Amino acid sequence: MVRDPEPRVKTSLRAWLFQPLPPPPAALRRGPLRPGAFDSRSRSARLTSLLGIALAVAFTVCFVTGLISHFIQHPPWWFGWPSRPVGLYRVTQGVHVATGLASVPLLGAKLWSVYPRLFAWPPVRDPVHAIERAGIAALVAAALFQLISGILNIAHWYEPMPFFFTAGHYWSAWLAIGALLAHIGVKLPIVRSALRHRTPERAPAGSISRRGLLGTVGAAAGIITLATAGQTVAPLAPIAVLAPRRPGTGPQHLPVNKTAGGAGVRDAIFAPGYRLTLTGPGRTRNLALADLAALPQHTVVLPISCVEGWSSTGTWTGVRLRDLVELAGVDPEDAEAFVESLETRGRYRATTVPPPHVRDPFTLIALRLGGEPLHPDHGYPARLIAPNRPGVLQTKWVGRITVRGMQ
Ligand SMILES: Nc1nc2c(c(=O)[nH]1)N[C@H]1C(S)=C(S)[C@@H](COP(=O)(O)O)O[C@H]1N2
Ligand SMILES: [Mo]
Repeated sequence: MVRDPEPRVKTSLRAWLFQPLPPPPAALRRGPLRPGAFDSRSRSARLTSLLGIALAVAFTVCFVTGLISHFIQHPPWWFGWPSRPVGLYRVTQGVHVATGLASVPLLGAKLWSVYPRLFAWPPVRDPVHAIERAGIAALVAAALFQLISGILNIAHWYEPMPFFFTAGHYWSAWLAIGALLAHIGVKLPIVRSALRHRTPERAPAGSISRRGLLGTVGAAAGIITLATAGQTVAPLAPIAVLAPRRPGTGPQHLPVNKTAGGAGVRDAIFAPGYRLTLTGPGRTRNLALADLAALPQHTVVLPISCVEGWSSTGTWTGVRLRDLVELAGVDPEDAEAFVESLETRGRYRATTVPPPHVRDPFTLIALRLGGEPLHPDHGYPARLIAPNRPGVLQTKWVGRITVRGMQ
């Protein structure tokens, strides 16, 4: 008789996964490991659950908006980003940075509410418990890495990050969201029962109550949001004391991320022989600044929306990119333009403008800002400005445009 070995394999795997592991010697139980080392009554499953829910929502919104920003900059074949509404990216990226910052006090309180478990005894009960603890370690590490690297980036403080910020922040985001989903899967029953059964408040005199703690954390998250939202919500700018950049500041009332001096383009942009080289299939034109100024001029009101979360609106005047595409002999309804800066190195010296943005009449090679010639730090003599696009793709000091039809 042949018997199916499956059920036995399954039960023995289960038995192995949940087999009790030998506890470590009791002599190790000292300091925070001793019984009763933590007895704050303010900690409870309910508090941890409420903080966990808030954090899960903030992290998910932050992850999705971050993914959008990443895909706009590195589009996979199936991803398309429209050129309208003009300020959509300003909103998604503002929300990305705001939810990340609001997560700081939430994560701090959440870690406080559970850190005594770091010293649980025995440290691991069985193999499944070991896996769960490893997952939590990965989640905490990835979450801290996301928040710290994000804050360092908006503060322009790159020295503590010996890796390329964008790649590190992107890949560890997947680790964080994966570990978060697994964590939610494991903890959901506990959260459910904690929310169903209201445990009576037992905070003794002198210690903070659960409601007081949640109120403080909520207020901290609110204050951080209010004190930074002004970097993109203009009416809140006066109270944006925590924001690294504020709308309306800088030359021509617009913040600058990289100066002409910093990019090493000062000589090239003021050279009398400056020409914008415009290349299409089988034809190249060299346009002097006077040639560009002689083409039909258009004025648009569009924001620079930096990935760092700040944004600021400007009134830009210049030549429509679609007119230049036509001049290069390509149908502007279905074309791509590769725009290069006079900046010779630097990660943001060139960008591809996809068909929806080439087509859009708001996309300009701008020559003026607020009616004046562009300030050198804003891209003199000519810069790209397109609707609904990350600031990092709004190339300054444009020297060359190469046009390609999509058919
Ligand atoms: N050539 C070049 N263009 C560039 C950059 C750069 O480093 N080099 N930085 C970009 C970034 S990150 C932003 S947010 C905008 C800022 O434009 P502004 O300095 O005029 O406000 O310029 C973009 N254009
Ligand atoms: Mo930027």
